[in-house]
Amino acid sequence: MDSKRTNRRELLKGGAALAGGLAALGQTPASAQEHDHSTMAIGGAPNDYPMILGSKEEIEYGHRSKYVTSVRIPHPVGRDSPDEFGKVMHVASPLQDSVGVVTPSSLHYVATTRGSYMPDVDPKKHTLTIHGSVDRALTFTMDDLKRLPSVTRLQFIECAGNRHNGRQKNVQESHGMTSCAEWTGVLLSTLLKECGLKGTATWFVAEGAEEVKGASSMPIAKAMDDCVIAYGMNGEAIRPQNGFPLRLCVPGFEGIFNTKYLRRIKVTDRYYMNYNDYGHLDRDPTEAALAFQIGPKSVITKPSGGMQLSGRGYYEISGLAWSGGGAIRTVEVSTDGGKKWNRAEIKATPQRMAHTRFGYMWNWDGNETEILSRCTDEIGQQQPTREQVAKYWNVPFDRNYRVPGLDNSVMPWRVARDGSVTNGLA
Ligand SMILES: Nc1nc2c(c(=O)[nH]1)N[C@H]1C(S)=C(S)[C@@H](COP(=O)(O)O)O[C@H]1N2
Ligand SMILES: [Mo]
Repeated sequence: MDSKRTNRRELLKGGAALAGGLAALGQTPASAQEHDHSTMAIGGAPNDYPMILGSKEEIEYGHRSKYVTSVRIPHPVGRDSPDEFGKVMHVASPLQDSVGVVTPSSLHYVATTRGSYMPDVDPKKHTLTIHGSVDRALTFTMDDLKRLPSVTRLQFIECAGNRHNGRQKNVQESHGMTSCAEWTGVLLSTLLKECGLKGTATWFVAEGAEEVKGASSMPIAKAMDDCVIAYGMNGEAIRPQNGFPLRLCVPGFEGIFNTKYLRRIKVTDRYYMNYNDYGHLDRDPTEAALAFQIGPKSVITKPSGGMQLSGRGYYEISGLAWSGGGAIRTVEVSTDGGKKWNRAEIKATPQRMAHTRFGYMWNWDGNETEILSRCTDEIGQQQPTREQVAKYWNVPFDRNYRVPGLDNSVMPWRVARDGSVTNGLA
């Protein structure tokens, strides 16, 4: 018997822990015998790590590692949060720690409209009614909806209040009111075909279940195109904060249209003024109060404000790009304050109206500089500069300007000689 074989035997014989350990991974000790002993040692050698799987909690609904501490923060979108009643109405997602494109449900940003709260909706009692300019009004229970053909799509949502200025310290404060999740549900067009649209049907109003209903008017063409009545989010039921048990997903439209706790859709022959329009009518009261489609936008999430580079050398600049106009086509990164733009690598096939992860390998020479990103979407729209956005909203150009709508301008991060990264608008 050669010494190698002996070693292996002894390892197996003496290693009850090893055999049990492999069995727990779905490997039998017999198949383990196929491996040579250098592989076996991984399972065989006892280590110092305490075992964390075993508690009822961890078995039933797992938690992340205690070493991972990334959290959401209260966010003042246009008004104080917490407000005068101590309620936090807006919560920003920690984009600085994001990887890939899916926001975990527990870190998805949350926005509630003024005076709104998070209703505790019983899915067994919840229904969705579609009425108005239709041949027959229909009411669907959750079970009804789940019998219909489903779709699953990645989609970003962004609050119109997601605006950046020189006062914000990091990307969570400047851009954290957007997130991207995988939503599952039924196409709204499937339901509307069941109801039958009347010839006069040109708009629809979607309404939530709270006292303040969060109703918005949208063009019927959008309903028939790609709106989803969603009950699933990232592989499980939608979280209460994001609209449990049912929400309307309106790809690429401003966040406010994505009606949570959806209970009623009225098909109409005109734009209906609603509570959501209140406060958005600062200019021409005859025009549609809210801007529908979100423009192309991108931001570098790493390195970003508050981070520290450890010295000159290679870093992957990583960030997110998205557009209400469709899929992202290209992202460019500048590492010299916008003089030269370099094509970034897109990390996975860009999806329509979904966050797209980009990366660019950068060799930092240790000098002070500014890093920026800009994107172009599939219909050729390019992310604007800050000057262009100021002109669009007709406000004087200022690094701290306040525009009345969405700000999709390019965001600069400043890198100092000591490696510290700060807001380039400050
Ligand atoms: N019913 C209802 N729907 C709502 C809201 C609300 O307060 N109530 N907030 C809207 C706003 S302002 C935004 S930006 C998005 C936020 O979705 P989220 O909280 O899932 O991120 O939901 C929209 N839908
Ligand atoms: Mo919002």
